[in-house]
Amino acid sequence: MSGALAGFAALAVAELLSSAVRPEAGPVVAVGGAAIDRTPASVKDWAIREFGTDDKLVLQSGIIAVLALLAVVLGLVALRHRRVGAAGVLLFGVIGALAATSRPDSTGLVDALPSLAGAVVGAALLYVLAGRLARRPAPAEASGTEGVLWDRRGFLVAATAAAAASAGVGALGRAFNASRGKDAIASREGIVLPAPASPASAVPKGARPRVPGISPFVTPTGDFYRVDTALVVPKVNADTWRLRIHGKGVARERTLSFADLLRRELIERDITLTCVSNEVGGPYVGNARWIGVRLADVLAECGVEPPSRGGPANQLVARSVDGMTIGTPVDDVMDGRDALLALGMNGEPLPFAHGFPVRMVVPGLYGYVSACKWIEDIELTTFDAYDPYWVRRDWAAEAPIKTQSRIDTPKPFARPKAGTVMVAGVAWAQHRGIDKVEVRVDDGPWRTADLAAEDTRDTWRQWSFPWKATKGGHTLTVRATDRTGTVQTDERTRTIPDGASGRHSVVVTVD
Ligand SMILES: Nc1nc2c(c(=O)[nH]1)N[C@H]1C(S)=C(S)[C@@H](COP(=O)(O)O)O[C@H]1N2
Ligand SMILES: [Mo]
Repeated sequence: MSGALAGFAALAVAELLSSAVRPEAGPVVAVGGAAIDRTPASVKDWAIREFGTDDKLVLQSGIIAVLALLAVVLGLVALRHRRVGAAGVLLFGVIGALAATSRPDSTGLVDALPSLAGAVVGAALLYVLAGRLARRPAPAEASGTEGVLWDRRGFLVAATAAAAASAGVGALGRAFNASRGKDAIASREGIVLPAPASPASAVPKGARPRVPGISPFVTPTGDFYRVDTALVVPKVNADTWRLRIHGKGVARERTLSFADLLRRELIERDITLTCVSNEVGGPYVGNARWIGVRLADVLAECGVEPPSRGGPANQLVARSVDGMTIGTPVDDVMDGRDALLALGMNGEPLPFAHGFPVRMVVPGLYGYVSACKWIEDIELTTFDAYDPYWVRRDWAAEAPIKTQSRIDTPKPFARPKAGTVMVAGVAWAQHRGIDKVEVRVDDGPWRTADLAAEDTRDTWRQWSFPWKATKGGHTLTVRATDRTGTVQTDERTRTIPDGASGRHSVVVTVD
């Protein structure tokens, strides 16, 4: 109990101090972030598969559970060796402090403060509580027997006081941390996105067939998948935000403010984003209407030439406020596609979780090589000179999105009635476009599905297939053909290093 209380007190004090320093400097977030950075790609993939968007909650709960266990162990140690138990708590503080100061977004030694101060308080508390538990020879006349006397009352008073104080301090820290970023929230609420000079073309009516169970053509922002390494969503104030553009072949370095971007010509485009960690049939793909400025124009104003026109830099490295680095081929960004510095998503300023105030979006490339959220720096360099975050973790340096298709309905193991069953879903091959989708029942022939109208070649396409379902178990499989004529391969690969390939199938039982 004394160990658990010491751990609780340490975390509470750390929480309060992290609200004064930065929420990211708290020990659980710092250790969690360090763990994410060191997690092998296969484990990260497993975590995303098993826990989905809850992976961060699972990680933090796991860290707290391990800490609680170790705190209890230290409490037991302290029963016999008070100093050793207290020193153990200090050691955890040092680990937390090292994690916090070594994070890429660390602002310096102050980041060590929450962990260290928390550990000092925790260690002192453990020392005091263990002292209350020390055995003292009992005066024989008082107890009537020989034996030991525990300072039970002293322990309970100290323990209760410590628990109450920790709860108060922790709650205060939580409240302060929750209210942080008020300026950022206010800056977001103050933004009125002007009408785009180049609006997106209206989504053709035929692009959204009315099939129950199919993914909506535009993914509602609240349902849009989220994949990032940030345990605390960065809250950036748009009024003080700046984007610096510099590096190889940048004749005119520039630093842009949010207002600078708003004054530029805004374009609005429908673009389907996909995560390289998306398994065949998986959920990490979404389509949104983005508003932003053309990244190629901004680069051209800085004097950047793509390598295909003799420029010296072939890699654009975007850095975020939380230390993420994402590398994109300069040729892709400047080849005429709608590569954006996006300010808006589905008619609103970007949500914080999706990169407010500004993120990149590049049609045709997986998010980890193109879609830097909370961007604050763009450096022109070469693929030889620099490996960004994911490339250092064995993912491919270049990763165009693979042609894929997904069955949204029927769901796996559904039990539809015999007769006509609508099989439907989405298919994507961003920036190439989808030309054909085919469905196969069991080992039968491939049959062409009804393809909904195309919005643009940067968006997914919906498809449906009226299946004359007969009783019994059946396997439905889908494959897409993109505009280069390439048929989606049947060859299954893992998501690492450059995205999963293979075909999605669903097993159903027709009643
Ligand atoms: N700063 C930052 N940007 C990031 C990431 C990240 O971890 N940190 N993840 C990338 C990945 S892997 C993907 S798939 C997209 C996902 O964008 P979304 O969360 O808005 O869907 O963001 C990209 N941008
Ligand atoms: Mo991703």
